[in-house]
Amino acid sequence: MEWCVTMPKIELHAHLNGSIRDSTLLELARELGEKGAIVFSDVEHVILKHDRALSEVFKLFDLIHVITTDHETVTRITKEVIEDFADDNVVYLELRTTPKRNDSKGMSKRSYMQAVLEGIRSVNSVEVDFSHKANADTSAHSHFVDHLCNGTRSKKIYVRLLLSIDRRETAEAAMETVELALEMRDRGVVGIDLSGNPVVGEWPTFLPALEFAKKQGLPVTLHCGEVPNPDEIHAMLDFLPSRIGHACCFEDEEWKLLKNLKIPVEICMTSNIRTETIASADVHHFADLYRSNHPLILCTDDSGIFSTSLSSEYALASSTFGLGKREMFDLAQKAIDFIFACDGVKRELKMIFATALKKLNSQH
Ligand code: 6MZ
Repeated sequence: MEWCVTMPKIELHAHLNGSIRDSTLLELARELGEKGAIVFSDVEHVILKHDRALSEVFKLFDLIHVITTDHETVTRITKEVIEDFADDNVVYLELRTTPKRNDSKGMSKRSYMQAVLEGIRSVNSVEVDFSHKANADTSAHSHFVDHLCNGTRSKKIYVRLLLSIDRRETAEAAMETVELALEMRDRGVVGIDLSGNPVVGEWPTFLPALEFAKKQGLPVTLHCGEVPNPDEIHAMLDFLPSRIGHACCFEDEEWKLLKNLKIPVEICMTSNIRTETIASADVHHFADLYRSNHPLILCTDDSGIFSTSLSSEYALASSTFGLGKREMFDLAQKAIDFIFACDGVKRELKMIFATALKKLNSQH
């Protein structure tokens, strides 16, 4: 585990409101309780419970959204979540969040995202790169920090954003999110995600907005096959998304299709096990995809809700499937190929991993 922490890592599937620290959530809930907006004793045990079925997770998100959806809190949680990932030696983070409208707080989807940007700007424990300057001096290798060291030197994290469409949204709301994402491309937004309760909403509702995103060159990732729904899985694969998340409930035919299409899969082992979408780690589809050399990325999904970290996900995969340090490092490094940020960032990440590898080799 210690080694997994020291290794540089890339996080491509993390939901902002699922990655909040328990301590922050409890503090905010207590404050709302004092104001009489919620009954704290009713929600405390809900926040602290860690094993919950998938349907219960979405009830918890409704509660979290009541607690967090105002500008100041969105800024705070964004800052903390980035600092936590940086602490875990994540060097590139694609953070996804659903832009929310909340009339009672004077919040629009745009102002929600401004609060997120404010959170990114207010990070101070680590240097943040959140929108790449073309032709930036990539020879400035010196400030790329040594990512296999124990933290005395300053750190840098690349942060990019994906805007999520919630499956409860209408076709119009989905389109509004895509338009906002396009407007924010020069402010770190690199793609679109479709997420939310998988038993809610219909694929055709989101398709026009997702097609539009694709046409505009905005990469799309889809939560796909989190519950059994072969028709939807087929339709999603036909759409040719740039990546998919989960892929838990695929049948033979869908695996075949996915492997032929070589669509990278964001794997969230702890999330899948905690929500009982997958019975246990040893039967997780990571093993089959890894053995078939299918593109995959280990991710946290909701590190706050499932009490995990990216290092823990690597440690879990390593201990369950007997993968050594070199295999773990290669897996982490391969994720570079699947990020949505530009080639300049990919080149810089390759340098970071090359430096880390040299250090690793010199230690053995
Ligand atoms: C599907 C999920 C999810 O966007 O408010 N979300 N959607 N499956 C999952 N697996 C457990 N985990 C999180 O973050 C919270 C939102 O992310 C989606 C849900 O829509 C949830 O409301 P944001 O920052």
